[in-house]
Amino acid sequence: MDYFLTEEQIMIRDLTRQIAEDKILPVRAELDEKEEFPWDIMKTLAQSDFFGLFVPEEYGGMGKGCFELAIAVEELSRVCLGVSTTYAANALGTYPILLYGSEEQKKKYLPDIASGKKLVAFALTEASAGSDAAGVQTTAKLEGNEYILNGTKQWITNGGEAEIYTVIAMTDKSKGPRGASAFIVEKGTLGFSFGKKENKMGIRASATRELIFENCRIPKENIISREGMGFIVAMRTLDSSRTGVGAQGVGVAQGAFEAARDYAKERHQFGQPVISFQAIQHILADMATQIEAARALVYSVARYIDSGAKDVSKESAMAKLFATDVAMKVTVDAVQVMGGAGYMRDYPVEKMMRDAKILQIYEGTNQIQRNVIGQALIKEAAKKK
Ligand code: COS
Repeated sequence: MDYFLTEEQIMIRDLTRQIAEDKILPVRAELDEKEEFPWDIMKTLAQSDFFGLFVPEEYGGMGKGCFELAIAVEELSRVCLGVSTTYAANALGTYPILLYGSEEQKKKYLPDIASGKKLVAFALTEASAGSDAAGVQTTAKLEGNEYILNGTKQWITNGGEAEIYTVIAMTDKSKGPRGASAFIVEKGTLGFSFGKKENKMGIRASATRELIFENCRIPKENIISREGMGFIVAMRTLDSSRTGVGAQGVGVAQGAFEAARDYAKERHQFGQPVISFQAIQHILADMATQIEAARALVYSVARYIDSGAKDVSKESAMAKLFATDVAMKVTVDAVQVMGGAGYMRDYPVEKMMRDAKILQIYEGTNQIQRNVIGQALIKEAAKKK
């Protein structure tokens, strides 16, 4: 399918593909096995300016949008979802500053983010706040010129590796979602430490840790927007980044499809390649059709967001929901097409299947995406009355 990419977008796609195939493919199994954080690959991506892709030019970036980010994320995910998660989570952590940061905050943090000098992490989730994003227990109390943070964040991607953290904490618990605020916390701040690195089913190249705040004092100026805006900052951030998760789904599904298709050409049974059997062709046909539908939706929504559309909650939830359900189905089917070989660690698809599962869980489970879509449908219906 021709998505009429510009020359620049084709260049972004081709360069990411080349980096993925030259630098990531040879080490992806080892990164997975050893749970190793891909610093070398992050440096290569930084050298090629990929961290600045979606950062405005005035802050040292390339000034591109969600669409270009989706293209890059898709290509990385085609080869390794663990590496692409590290890269995509950096964008997730940056969006609060990009969307709601003050001019001073943008000037202070975005150039180092764009150059890849400093990695970012987004910290919302806690033991009692996952799907219930307003259930955050971490508190931020203003005392003089400082906020004092107390609480523990859980399952934070890039935790421990990132230098900059965008953190949601309650400034007034009695106000529910309207009592949440967003903050920038730098690694090395007194009272800010990390828990153990999680041992995960998939995306094992990415680092996931607890963030622990114990009377952690940060300057008052580190609040993003103003008190009470934290829930909106978090929701708008997720609205912008969920197409990236959709792009991850498209990429990992494409990688699994290619591996299964190529294997089916080589594998002989009953005296012929298994791809000549209709049973296999039908599975591959469904895989290819679902991937193309997912890609078309993700690209359309990314372009819609870049057009400056105001409320994109429904569309970005749809892109994330559809593309990541496709990713799970396609990676399971890829293992099935490859049979015993698919189940072995000598081939990449068992890793892709393990990796794909997280896409239906993080940045809002796919049940939450359906809730978001459902709420939007109700609002639309009310407006039409
Ligand atoms: N953009 C702007 N405002 C939004 C918004 C959005 N996308 N979503 C909600 N809001 C506003 C609502 O309009 C409401 O405002 P008012 O108080 O003025 O009415 C307020 O925020 C609270 O919204 P709501 O009542 O819908 O909040 P809920 O606690 O019911 O939460 C969901 C709704 C489920 C959508 C939210 O909790 C969610 O997205 N959860 C998943 C979070 C997630 O992705 N977690 C994964 C960890 S982060 S990687």
